[in-house]
Amino acid sequence: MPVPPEQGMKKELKRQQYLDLYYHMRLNRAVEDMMVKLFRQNKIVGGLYSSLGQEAISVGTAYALEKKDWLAPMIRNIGALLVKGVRPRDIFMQHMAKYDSPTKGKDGTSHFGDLDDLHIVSPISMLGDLIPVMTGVAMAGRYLGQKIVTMTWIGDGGSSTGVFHEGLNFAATQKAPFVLILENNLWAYSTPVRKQVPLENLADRAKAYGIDSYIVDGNDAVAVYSVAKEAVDRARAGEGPILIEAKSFRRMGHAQHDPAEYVPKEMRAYWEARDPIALYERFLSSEKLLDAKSKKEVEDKIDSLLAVEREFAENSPMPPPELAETGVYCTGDGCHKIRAKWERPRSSVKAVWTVPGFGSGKASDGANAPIHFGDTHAPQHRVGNDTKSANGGKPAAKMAAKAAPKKTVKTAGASRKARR
Ligand SMILES: Cc1ncc(C[n+]2csc(CCOP(=O)(O)OP(=O)(O)O)c2C)c(N)n1
Ligand SMILES: [Mg+2]
Repeated sequence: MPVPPEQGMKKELKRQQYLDLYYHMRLNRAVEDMMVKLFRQNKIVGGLYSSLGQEAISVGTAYALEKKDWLAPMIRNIGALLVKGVRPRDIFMQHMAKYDSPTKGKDGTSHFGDLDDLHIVSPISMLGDLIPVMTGVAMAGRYLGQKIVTMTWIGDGGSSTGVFHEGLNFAATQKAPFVLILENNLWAYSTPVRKQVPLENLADRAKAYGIDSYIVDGNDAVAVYSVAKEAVDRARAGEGPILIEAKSFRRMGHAQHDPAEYVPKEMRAYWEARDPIALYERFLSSEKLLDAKSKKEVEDKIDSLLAVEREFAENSPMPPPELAETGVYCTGDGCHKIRAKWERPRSSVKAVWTVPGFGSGKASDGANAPIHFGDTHAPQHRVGNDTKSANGGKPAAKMAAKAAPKKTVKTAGASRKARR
C-alpha cells in the first residue's frame, strides 16, 4: 500500500518545539526497547506493554499540556510520562519492582503517579475508570481557581465500557476542563474494532454527550500536537470536555506474551510503512530542522542517558520482604496520618465556581429554553494527513474488513472459526 504524503504535518511550531517532540518520541521508543531487553533477561517482573507505532499520540498530546495541568496515563502512554518529566529510571525500576521505584517495589508495571510535583494520577487498570477520576480533578481545579486542564487516554476497547459513557456524560454535564484521547489502534486484545463497535469513527461517541470531538491521524506527530493544543486551549477557556480520536495501529501484541498472529499481514505492513518516527524524520529533514548530525546527537544523548538510568535501576535492591505487609491498610501506626478535613491546609486560592449556564435551574441559565428537534450534533473536526480514516483514505472499518481473513482468526496461539 502506498505511503500517503505528509501534507498533514503543518509547519507552525517553533524549531525547539519540533525538536522536543522528536526527542521525546525517540526517548519513548528507546525506553520501551530497553525494557523489552530487560524483560527477556527476566528482570521485569510484571506485564510489559508496547506503544510501538503510537508514540506520536502519547508525546503529541501530553506536549500540549502546561506544567500545572494533570494527566493520568494508561498502559501505552509512557511517552506522556516522559514529556511530563518522569525519569526513565523510575519507569525501569517500577517495572522491575525495585525498592527505589516510586511504589518501593510494590508493583511490577506502571501503577504509579506523582500528585505533588508532576501532577500525575496513577493508572487504574479497570478500563475507563480514569475518566470520572480526571473529571473530578478538573472540577477540583476549577473550584480552586487553578485554570488547569486534565487529560487521560482510553483505547478503542475501553471506549465500550460503561464507565466511559458515565464518565464522559458526567464530564459533559459538569463542563469539566478535561480532554480525553481515544487511541483507536484497531485492536483490543485479539478483538478487531469492527467486531465491538458499530461505528466507523469512535469520535462519534462524543455526539451522545453533546461535546465537541476531533479525529486525527495518530501517526502524524504535528497534527496530533496541533489538535491536542487546540482542545486543551478550548477546555481551559471553559468550553467543556473534548474528545479526540487518534487513529493508529497496535504494532505489537497486547503485551509481551502475545505474538498477535491474528493481525492480518497486509494491515501490519501498511502501518509499519507509516511509522510515526520515520514519517516525522522525513518531515523534519524536508523542513531542514534535522540533518544526519543533529539526529546522531539526539541518539547519543538518549543512549548515554539510558545507560545511566538503566545502571541505576539494575543496582537498586529488591524491597525487603517485611515491606510487603506495610502500607496496604492504614492502621494509624505511622504509615501516614489521616487528618480531619478541618485540619487540612487551606488553598491560598479563592474557591470559585464559574460555569456560565450551569445547573442553577433558573430561566436565565437556559432552563426554559425552547426545545430544538434539528441536528443537535456537536461539530467534529478532522485533522492530519490521513483523517478520513487511518487507512490511506479508506474507511477504517472497510480496511479492517478487507484485511482481516474471513474464515479463521488466530488468537494468541489458538485458532478458531470466526463467526461473522
Ligand atoms: C473494565 C475492564 N475490562 C477488561 C479489562 C481487561 N483488559 C485490559 S486491556 C484490555 C484491552 C484493551 O483494549 P483497548 O482499550 O483497545 O486498548 P489497547 O490495548 O488497544 O491499547 C482488556 C480487555 C480491564 N482492564 N478493564
Ligand atoms: Mg485498542
